Amino acid sequence: MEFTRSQQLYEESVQYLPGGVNSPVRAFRAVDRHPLFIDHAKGAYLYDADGNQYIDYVCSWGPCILGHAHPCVVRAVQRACEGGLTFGAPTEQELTLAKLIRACMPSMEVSRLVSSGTEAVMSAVRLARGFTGRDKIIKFRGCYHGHSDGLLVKAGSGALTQSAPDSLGVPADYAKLTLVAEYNHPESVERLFAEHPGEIAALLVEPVAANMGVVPPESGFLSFLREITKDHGALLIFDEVITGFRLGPGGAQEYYGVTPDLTTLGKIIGGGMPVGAYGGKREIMELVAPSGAVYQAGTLSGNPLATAAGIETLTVLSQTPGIYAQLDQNAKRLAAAMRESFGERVRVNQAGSLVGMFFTGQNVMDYETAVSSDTAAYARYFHAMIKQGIYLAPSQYEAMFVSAAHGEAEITKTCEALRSAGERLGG
Ligand code: KE4
Repeated sequence: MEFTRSQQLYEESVQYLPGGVNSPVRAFRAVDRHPLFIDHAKGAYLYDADGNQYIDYVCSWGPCILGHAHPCVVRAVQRACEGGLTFGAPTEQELTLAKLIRACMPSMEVSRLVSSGTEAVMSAVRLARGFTGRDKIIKFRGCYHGHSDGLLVKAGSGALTQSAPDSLGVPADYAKLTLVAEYNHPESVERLFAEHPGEIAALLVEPVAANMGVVPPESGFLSFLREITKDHGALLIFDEVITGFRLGPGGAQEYYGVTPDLTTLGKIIGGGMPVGAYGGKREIMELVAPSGAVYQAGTLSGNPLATAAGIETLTVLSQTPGIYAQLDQNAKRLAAAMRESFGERVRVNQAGSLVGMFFTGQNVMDYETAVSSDTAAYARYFHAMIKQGIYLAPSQYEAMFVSAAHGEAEITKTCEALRSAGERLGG
């Protein structure tokens, strides 16, 4: 495979963009090579600037659950373009998208569209503080909720990959309002509520942690969080930016049967366009301006192109019988192939169509076990796969996303590549 053009583009891009990229995890730093510049994508495939073809399991970090450039989604966006790109005024499409969201996630009785997952979570936290009159929040070490100041505390995803889970530039006075618990360790949550009685506005959690690799909730963990937040008058916020419409139409709250007070969404609800959302019970959401005194705004919130892509994506998902069963089935096949190909050197976690493989001999069920994995081995695995035309997340601390465009041919080829990589890496 030739990477000349990507290398050239990277070398020029570093002169204009920090690290040559517009988001850190794209920089391939954790796998010690320059990033690939993508020219276009279709279905399950990416095509880089040198014309190499890859089966894509990043799927733009989750949005492309239908695969790239799905014809229905592209046509919907093209049609929307003809009518004007943005008005800064309400449109029927925003109502349509809000109704689609509520139909699938009834806890989101009232929702607000924004332009990213970061904005959704930042706004939901502000709302929880406004609603409760309390300032402190709990998050989990290794979970990632976007880059708003208070949430770049022990953060996952690119922050963890770059060894900067506590970003520079976040005032200590602000960071101290973010209390950090351990995912899948109820006692760490109990301790924080006991140490800060009456001070905690909300507990924020990824219902499936997917930013320290994939770490599903242990049985009872989410219902424990539901009960303890109720007991202490704190709001439970499910950050479903990844799991929303990924684990099923009702996201993790339906998949695990636990209902939060507020939910944040992103990625899939935009179908590849910039969309986030936060929502919940009317009594809480009514506090959001202009109906209430918690201010939040956005020039391009709910713009016609983004809502067109989101509406079409959710419509295709809801109108394609068996689509989630197929996604999960393919993810299970990949997980099994990983275990067969790498044996006891790895542990594989899977939740719906999210898969995470860790190079470690111990089960990965929390932050400590996730970061104990061998990231150098992961980098070797990444290279062994990309050479075979399989494009994986360039970091151990991300998820593998399966899309509806990954058919029999792609899954079979990926399983063969896993077997070959397992042999080559001394499986
Ligand atoms: P965005 O602001 O990137 O749209 O969403 C932030 C966010 C919020 N909550 C969760 C659970 C998330 O996973 C994310 C963003 N996910 C990362 C990938 N793990 C985005 C990729 C990137 O940062 O480039």
